[in-house]
Amino acid sequence: RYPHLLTPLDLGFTTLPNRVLMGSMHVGLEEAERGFERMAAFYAARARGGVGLIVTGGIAPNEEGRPYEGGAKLTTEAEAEQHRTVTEAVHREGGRIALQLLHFGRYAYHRDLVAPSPLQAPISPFVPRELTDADIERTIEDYARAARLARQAGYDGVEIMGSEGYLINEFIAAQTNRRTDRWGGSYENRMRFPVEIVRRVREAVGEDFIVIYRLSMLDLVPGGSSLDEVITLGKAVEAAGATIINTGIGWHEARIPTIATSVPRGAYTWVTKKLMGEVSVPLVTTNRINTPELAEELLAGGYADMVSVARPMLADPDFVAKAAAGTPEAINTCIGCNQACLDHTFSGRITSCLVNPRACHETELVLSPTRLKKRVAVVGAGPAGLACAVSAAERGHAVTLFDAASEIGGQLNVARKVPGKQEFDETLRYFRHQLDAHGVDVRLDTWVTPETVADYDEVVVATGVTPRTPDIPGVDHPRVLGYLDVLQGGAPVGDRVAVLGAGGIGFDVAEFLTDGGDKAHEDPETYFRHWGVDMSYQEPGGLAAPQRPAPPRQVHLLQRKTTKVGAGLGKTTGWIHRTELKHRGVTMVPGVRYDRIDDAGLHITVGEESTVLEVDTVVLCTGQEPRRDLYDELVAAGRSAHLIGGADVAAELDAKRAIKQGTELAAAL
Ligand code: FMN
Repeated sequence: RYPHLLTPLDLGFTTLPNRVLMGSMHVGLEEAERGFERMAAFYAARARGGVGLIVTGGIAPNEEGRPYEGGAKLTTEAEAEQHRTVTEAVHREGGRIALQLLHFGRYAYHRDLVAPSPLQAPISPFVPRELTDADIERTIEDYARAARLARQAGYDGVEIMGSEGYLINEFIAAQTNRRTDRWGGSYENRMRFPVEIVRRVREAVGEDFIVIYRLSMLDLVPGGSSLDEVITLGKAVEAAGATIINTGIGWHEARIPTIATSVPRGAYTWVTKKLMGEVSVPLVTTNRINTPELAEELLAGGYADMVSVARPMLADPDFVAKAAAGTPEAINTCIGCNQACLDHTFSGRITSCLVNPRACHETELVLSPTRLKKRVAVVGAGPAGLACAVSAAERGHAVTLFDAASEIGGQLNVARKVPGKQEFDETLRYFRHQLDAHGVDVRLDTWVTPETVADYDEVVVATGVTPRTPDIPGVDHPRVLGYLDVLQGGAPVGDRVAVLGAGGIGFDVAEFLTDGGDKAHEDPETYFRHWGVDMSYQEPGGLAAPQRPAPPRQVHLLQRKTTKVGAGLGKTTGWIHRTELKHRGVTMVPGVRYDRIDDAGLHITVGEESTVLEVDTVVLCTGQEPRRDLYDELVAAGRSAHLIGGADVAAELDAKRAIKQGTELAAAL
């Protein structure tokens, strides 16, 4: 079914079993207590799942290159020794693993940060120290030493991270490299640093060791590389000894989304295709490739020789094995949300996965076969109930899943209505498959009372939430709608709208109501026009003027809290939503008191100032209440029950928390 994907790749001295590379992800275990043991379990599971080649998260080649103080580095034999746990575990499963060398350069979050020139990054609070010629020589040696140590630790290769705006990129781009010595000025001088690194790494490790170079093929920043320069560097890196060239897209400081869920699947693969034929080493393409179908299509279409899948490997360690078995419908698909992976990384927490809470927690959250088969009733087929039901059934319990609605999914059915959030459809498909595969008895259109579940050993209440109606005079005025009326009910909405509450749902509703209908999230060409990326790659960095459709209506997004609107959104995606709404002319106002709603519109007070927003429609996104009727009835009848998901904590709709809690409960039943 996937002939290209499953074709081995001969590298001369070794052969990879297929065309899937697990993209590098720094997951936080690198610095955690018992981290190596946990990483061993994490990577071994992916090796067992058949991935062709694993690349670890970035590890610094020296002290200054670390992401922050205490960040992982590979500089001594003692450090190399610790990695043996990881390499041995992967090799026991028949896998291959390369270590990524990543020097943070001016993006480092400590005071000893360095760069080719002393220019502060727009996303950093610190000014870097300019490297001297001797420092540069030493840094290159540090890369070579780290590569030698990686080989000693049992790795099959290294990946030299040359993209996303880190040190190597900072040398390459004239924007960040103002040097006048042999490391700056002409392009030949600016690319000397990466080329020397590859050359000396190759010298250090010998011929029979994989050296991947992650080449920044599209910088997405003003003053970034041109396509000609990218091709020139690709050729030079190959000549210097790289075995494989991987693709890097966008610097961290770029203001164009590169991996969020709203990025169409495989949107950036055209970039890698531009290098096909220019070099003779295998090329890897990347970003938002989350199904084996798409991967196969890309390989068959000559976009690359291999595909990188990073987050999809968090979502499902068996991505390749399931493809090879001809059961892609069994894959837990990455939805590109970043909520438990990149958001965690950037806030110092250990990575996991919204749809697979076991990711990076393989030794902590274990679903072992049960010794005592119980009859388990799960009430509510939203994310918490679904996760609990399928995991309990997987363990061998006899599970019945009830829902009053005629379809599974709960609030996921609401989320998937928001443009750019259609990936939730895959989560529902996956859960449907799991319910079936593990023989869960699903009873829809069923209103559960304590009698319904009288005969079960365990009752899990996952009855979700109902929207909260705030106490505002006039809240029952006909111009007031709830978010469900808008997202699910298709209620007519006027030209001027006030959205009350600027949490995740408020933002979703504001985006839904101002969507200009260009369907940018569905089609790469439209997407790049929308965000301002030039697919003909005429300008350095690949930027163009954005072209967005006009919004169909005027929206005010209001919140009571005095903090910045959108402050509670995801760390790595909040800016995307704020940028989008700004472009659509949405006014975002914090510190609002809602005085009343009447025929004139919405009366508000901000600070000392009272005004009337003359709006036709007011949409309430003012939180939700837990639905605990069944739970209260069970408790009143002296029954014990477990409460999970929104029915437990309703504060903000949170599928990540719901799925994790459901899975953890199932592990303990
Ligand atoms: N890329 C690197 O080159 N080095 C890293 O250390 C690294 N850490 C990452 C950590 C997390 C949690 C995530 C989600 C991504 C990271 N990336 C890193 C980027 C990925 O390699 C990849 O380019 C990106 O996730 C897009 O691919 P995907 O859609 O297959 O996930």
